[in-house]
Amino acid sequence: MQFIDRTKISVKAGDGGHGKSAFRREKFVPKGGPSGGDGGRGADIVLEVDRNMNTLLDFRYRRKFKGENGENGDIKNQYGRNASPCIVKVPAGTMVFDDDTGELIADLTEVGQQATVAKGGRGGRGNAKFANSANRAPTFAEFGEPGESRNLVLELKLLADVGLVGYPSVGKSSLVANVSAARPEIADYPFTTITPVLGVVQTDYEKSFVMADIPGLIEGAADGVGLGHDFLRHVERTKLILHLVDASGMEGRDPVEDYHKINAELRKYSEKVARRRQILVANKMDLPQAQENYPRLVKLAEQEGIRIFPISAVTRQGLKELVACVGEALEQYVDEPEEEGEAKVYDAGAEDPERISISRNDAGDFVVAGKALEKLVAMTNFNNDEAVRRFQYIWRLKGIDEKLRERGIREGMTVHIGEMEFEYRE
Ligand SMILES: Nc1nc2c(ncn2[C@@H]2O[C@H](COP(=O)(O)OP(=O)(O)OP(=O)(O)O)[C@@H](O)[C@H]2O)c(=O)[nH]1
Ligand SMILES: [Mg+2]
Repeated sequence: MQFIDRTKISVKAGDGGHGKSAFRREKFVPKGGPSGGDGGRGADIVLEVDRNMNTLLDFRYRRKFKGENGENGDIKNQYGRNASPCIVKVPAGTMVFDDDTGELIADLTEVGQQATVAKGGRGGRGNAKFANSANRAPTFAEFGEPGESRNLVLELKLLADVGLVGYPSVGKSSLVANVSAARPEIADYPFTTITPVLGVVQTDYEKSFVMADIPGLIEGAADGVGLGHDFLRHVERTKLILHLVDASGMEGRDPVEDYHKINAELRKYSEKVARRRQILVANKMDLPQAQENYPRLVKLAEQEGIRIFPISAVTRQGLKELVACVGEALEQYVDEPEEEGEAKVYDAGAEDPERISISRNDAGDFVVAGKALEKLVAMTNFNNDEAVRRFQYIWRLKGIDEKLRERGIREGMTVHIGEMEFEYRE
């Protein structure tokens, strides 16, 4: 059984702040040097595993995340402030894919683990940074680098927080159907449920948990009788067990006896399952026999030192209280120490930033692509002659003219780089 929750989000990291072009004007310093400061870094978008999240439901309300921009540089060599990263909380077990390429970007397994999914732009350099022996007073500064944008797919294999155990026909599926969007089959014959069904239960706007409805257990289940055995391992990984009994004792069974028998099976199956905290749920309280049996069940709960909730999955009586209590119990839950899974981090975008590729689009225009070059274009202020000259210098250094000529470019043809387009001149 696997239940996969899937959602799409889009992220945009913050742009770098612009560099400043300025000159010192101080008393007694007649002709000050360049003193424009650099812009600050834009905010990265960072996914972080949060202990209190266990589903992707929150992303229904918020699908777009944008990082803050870096501050612009200022006069007197003042640097712009870097923006703090934008932290997006995700549950443990979230796999992150690039929606456009399908590539796995991160596999987040441990609480606190982080993955940077979009890099904030570098701050543009102020004119002070461009001073050299050949040009002591450069008038241009760089724009900030744009932050990365990405469309992501988040995927979560759901593990149940809460397992429902009990005899067949006690109303496990009816409960799941009434507290979640899951629609398990419900019928008045035993073993209606033959494979587990997971339901996401929302406790309030922020929190939710996953409830597993498993096939009913019977005596001998731990030894493989009935259907329950294969599914007890799902219970093994839950944090809390809701032990359902049919308080009405229909079909000649006694709910108190049932409770002990099921626990004996759990103990036989594994100590770990037997140690799981339980809440006793007395179902079918709408029936008169259930009212009669209830005081004995309360006594049982007292003896066992566990909580009891009277409910009716049919009339929905007591369901709200039960869900609230389960939500609280899960918040207090402390993990048993377990062998740690290995946290895997994938390095996205291992492509060489310096690589340049040239292609033709449908209109016959030349398209020059390459991370470093596109960045340079975005950060250059083309209204400043000096900045343009610097751009041309780097352009020549990279030998792009030659590459374009090899591909047959002629005077007056259009060249695209990132967002920019220009006319080619020898
Ligand atoms: N009167 C009454 N009937 C209920 C209540 N809850 C469930 N039932 C009935 O009990 C029968 C069994 O319910 P299910 O929810 O299928 O029980 P289950 O525990 O999932 O059963 P298995 O899947 O066979 O293990 C159905 O006929 C339900 O309508 C309740 O609160 N009151
Ligand atoms: Mg069922």
